[in-house]
Amino acid sequence: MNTFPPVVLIGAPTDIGAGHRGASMGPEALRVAGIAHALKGRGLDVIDRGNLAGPVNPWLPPRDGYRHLEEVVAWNRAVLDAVYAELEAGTLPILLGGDHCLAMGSITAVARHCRERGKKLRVLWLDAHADFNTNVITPSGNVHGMPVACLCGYGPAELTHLGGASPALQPGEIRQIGIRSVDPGEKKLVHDVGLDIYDMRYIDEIGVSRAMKEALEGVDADTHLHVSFDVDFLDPAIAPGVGTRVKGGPNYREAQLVMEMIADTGRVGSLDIVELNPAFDKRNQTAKLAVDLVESLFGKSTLMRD
Ligand code: B3U
Ligand code: MN
Ligand code: MN
Repeated sequence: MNTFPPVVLIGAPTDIGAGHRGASMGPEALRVAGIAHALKGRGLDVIDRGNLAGPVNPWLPPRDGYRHLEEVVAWNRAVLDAVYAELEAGTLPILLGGDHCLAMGSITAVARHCRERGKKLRVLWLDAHADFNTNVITPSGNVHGMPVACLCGYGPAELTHLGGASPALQPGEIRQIGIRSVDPGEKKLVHDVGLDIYDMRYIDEIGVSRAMKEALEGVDADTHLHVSFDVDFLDPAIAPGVGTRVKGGPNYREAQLVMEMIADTGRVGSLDIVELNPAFDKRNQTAKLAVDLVESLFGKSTLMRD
């Protein structure tokens, strides 16, 4: 039997931080792909809270190196409040994005919850990108390229102090997996900060299994595991439905193993599914794949294992 609390789906239909329109359709695509049904099939109680509301995307150029900063803040406040309320209530929130800027709200909520409960936090950031840009080094001004930096205290006060205290997160609490696109200024910053990055070269060299063992080291009964799943983590050959495709990502088997090894810890306490962009997808295949992988994340496996 599963040991999970009730799972709550929270839609955040916005592409406010992205460089392409369309991630705003992500929540509905995941619902159409059967996310609630699949999780119920795992024996979980599933509650779909519907969608959060926020400002429309005005689709303006960046100002001071940020695109839509005010609207990004508004969406993240809504996400923070919703995710925090679920954690307080003892449920397991799944944020259906939406672009990856929304992880600032969800992870700020998770971090606050963990501090209050004296729990350890481990964030697994599955992504092609490091998302550690600032307004000075960003090539685009798109805030979905900045959430990890903001969570670690590098960014505008409105975002670094979303939950009051800053930084929300220590770099040592994060492990990034699948990374293969880092901008020049970002490369220096993640190096200086000492971010723990399992890039594709490292995974090629030692394999998914060893990389995941290392990334999960230290996760114990006291740890809240937050998974921030940017769908562009996956190889675009299997997951075309994203705004920024970067070749050379994990294939189907590798992605399954990543999810299965996370599931084996039994410590998943919250999840983001972000950057799914149905405007780039074919017959909702990327949403279906995301649902398939989320089933594995919640313990679906071929055989019983001890
Ligand atoms: N690093 C680039 C591109 C990017 C980051 N995250 C996504 N794309 N999805 C940037 O614009 O910051
Ligand atoms: Mn991302
Ligand atoms: Mn990405």
